[in-house]
Amino acid sequence: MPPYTITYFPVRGRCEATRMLLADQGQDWKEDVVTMDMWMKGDLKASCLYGQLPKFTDGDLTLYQSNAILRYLGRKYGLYGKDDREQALLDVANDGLEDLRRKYLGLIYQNYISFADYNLLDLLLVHQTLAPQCVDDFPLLSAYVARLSSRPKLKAFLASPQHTGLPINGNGKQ
Ligand code: GTS
Repeated sequence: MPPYTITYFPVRGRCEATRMLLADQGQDWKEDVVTMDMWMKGDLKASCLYGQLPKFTDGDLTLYQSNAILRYLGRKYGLYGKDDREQALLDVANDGLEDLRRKYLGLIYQNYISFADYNLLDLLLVHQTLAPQCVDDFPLLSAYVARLSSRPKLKAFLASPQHTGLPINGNGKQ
């Protein structure tokens, strides 16, 4: 039996760096996979510190927080610098990565829109006006146009005379 167990959802998510570290250091581990159905029952969540996964065990030691798990394994396998100074610099780098991960998670899971999206949508709609099939062969772009254009307030604006009543350029094309 490997000494380590990773308890997590069936995704790479916040555990893949731990898995990569263990694999690269020649270690085995057990995966305790938690489906959403299991999680929604609530008892595992209630048992977790902070009510979240991942949970990591090394024998009788139980850890939560993905970066604490990485730091623990970093210390254990000599991957945490050679002195306080290097350790501090590694902490700076890892905290920066956490900031980046949070931004990435916001992009994936939240309703993310930026001013550049309006600019891109405008250009794509102009292209579709001039050549209606031009994005049909690009499923991601087509889905992007459909998704943004269906935002309720934007949809109402795009259907309004304020938008449809104006030519796209000085050549009169509408
Ligand atoms: N700071 C924690 C860490 O780094 O471990 C965050 C853990 C976290 O956000 N866990 C999420 C969770 O348990 C899953 S994931 O975002 O890592 O995929 N969500 C379920 C819940 O009920 O909060």
